[in-house]
Amino acid sequence: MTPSIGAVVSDIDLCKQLTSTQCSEILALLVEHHVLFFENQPVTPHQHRDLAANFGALHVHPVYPHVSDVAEIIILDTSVDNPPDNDSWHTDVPFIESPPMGCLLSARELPPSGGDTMWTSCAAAYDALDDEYKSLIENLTAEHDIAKAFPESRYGKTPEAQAQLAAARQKNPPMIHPVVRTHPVSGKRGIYVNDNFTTRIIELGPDKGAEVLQFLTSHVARPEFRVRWEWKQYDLAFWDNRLTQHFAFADYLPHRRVMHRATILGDKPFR
Ligand SMILES: O=C(O)CCC(=O)C(=O)O
Ligand SMILES: [Fe+2]
Repeated sequence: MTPSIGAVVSDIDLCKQLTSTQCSEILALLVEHHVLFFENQPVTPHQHRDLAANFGALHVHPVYPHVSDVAEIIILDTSVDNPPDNDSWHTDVPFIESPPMGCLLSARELPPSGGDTMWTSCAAAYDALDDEYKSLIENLTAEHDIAKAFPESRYGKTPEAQAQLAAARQKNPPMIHPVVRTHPVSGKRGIYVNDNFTTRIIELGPDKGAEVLQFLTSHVARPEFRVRWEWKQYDLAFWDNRLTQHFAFADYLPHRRVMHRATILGDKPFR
């Protein structure tokens, strides 16, 4: 779709069990293009889970609600009663030791217009840095905190929600990862700090750390590194969560938008 990111994959039925050749082809395309779009794939939650499971073990989210009998499928059901809050750049679940390698997002119910999603290539963003900046951030590490993205004001409104959030925080203490990570398959390097979850850079003082974080998080969002997708019902996006970030437009209220997500675990980020 652009020189940096995005491809549309056609002539495949994701409701059927994939062959191992198809899985390897999809993975190769994912590594090359960072985010893949498959149109008209009306997967059921069980099919969605089984599809994602071809690519690795699945994560069960500690806060988001899930489909009633499929714990691995998150429901993102946003409306006036539950306003969208993914309109900031982030990678998913960086607060665990081995964050997701990818996510599969299915559009279930869409507003009449709006509700697009953007992805950005953190590899293209890294490549565009000058050598001096690359060496400045080379050996830095940063902290990622679930509490920053899931604040109590939003996710702890009832006593039950508060207890669930407290348990999620306790089970997921702040996690430290390299600021620049290397993709385990392509060997490409990319920026691995984001607006939603990253709280501080460990090796820098608060002022310099905040300045570097601010620079990197706005740099990854530059228009030339991104692609934007206008959803149709049953479109399915598969992104490589290791070297991308995404941003979901929150421009469709008072309409409702429902998405389902499967989250595939990956490996521990390394320099
Ligand atoms: O709703 C979307 O388009 C994306 C939401 C999001 O951030 C996610 O599914 O991880
Ligand atoms: Fe996300």
